[in-house]
Amino acid sequence: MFHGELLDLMCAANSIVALSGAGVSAESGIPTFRDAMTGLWARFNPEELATPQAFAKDPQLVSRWYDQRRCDVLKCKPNAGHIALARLEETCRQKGRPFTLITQNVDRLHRAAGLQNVVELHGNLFTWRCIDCGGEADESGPAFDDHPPRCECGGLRRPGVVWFGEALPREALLKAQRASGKCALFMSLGTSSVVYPAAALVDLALQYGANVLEINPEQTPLSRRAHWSLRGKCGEILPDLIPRAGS
Ligand code: BV8
Ligand code: ZN
Repeated sequence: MFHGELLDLMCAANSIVALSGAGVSAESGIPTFRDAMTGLWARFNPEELATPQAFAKDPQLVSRWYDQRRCDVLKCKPNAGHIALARLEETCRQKGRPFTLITQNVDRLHRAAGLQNVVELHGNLFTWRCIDCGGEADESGPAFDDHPPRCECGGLRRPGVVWFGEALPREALLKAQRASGKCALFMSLGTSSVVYPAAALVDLALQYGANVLEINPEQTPLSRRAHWSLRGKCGEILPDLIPRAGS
């Protein structure tokens, strides 16, 4: 059961922001960023591999890792949590209330679930960009033959994700900050709340006086600051919570 106050607040919220992390995709079968790396990747730390330095040092290894993740994600489907968020977006649109889904995830499952307005803070696994001419192309086919794939200009192509130490896309970050700084409800969904600047968005919401809801099976640094911190899985809680809150 949910607290009546939370349901009333969700129902009345005149603007909602949801920040999603890898936990939202966990029930689609995608390991979270900090899940133990398995198989041939077990000996690597993702935070070391997800850097420009790693790509510069061993472009083939890093390209293989991202291509493997891209191909794995292509086999995955949005789960009930993604679908519930798409329903929330639709209901907010019908009521004329702003809803902004900001994601740290690079799997594009929110789009696959039908969400129209997704702010991708960390890029995605499907857009690959030439490091020489900047040419970009979406890749939704089978695994690459060459690692890294080559551009027509002969340059190496890299995954269109934001690596540690790289700036987030300016437009996306500004849009996320603007929405977070004027929302009535900020939902932190399936994120460990340790990666910045994404983890600082909730501070803008709190400064504005927003109510904060967190959904995560585990405690995070945000838990004690949230008005509600529900211990559980997004794929289970969201499909139950969102319809009860009038969506
Ligand atoms: C930046 C794309 C500055 C790649 C990712 C030193 C130098 C430079 C920067 C820094 C530094 N020290 C700190 C920083 C900042 C750094 C940072 O925050 N580091 C952390 C680790 C301390 N940030 C950066 O480097 C950012 N850039 O600061 O640039 C700058 C400015 C101007 C000019 C130049 C430079 C860039 C950050 C983006 C990095 N890229 N991803 C890739 O995917 O390979 S971040 C990566 O972590 C993923 O995108 C992931 O989404 C993100 C956050 O992790 P989570 O989503 O929270 O996933 P996680 O596994 O951690 O947690 C999952 C959670 O789900 C858990 O809590 C679990 O309990 C929960 N869960 C599990 N199952 C479920 C569930 N919840 C609900 N339901 C379930 N079923
Ligand atoms: Zn090129």
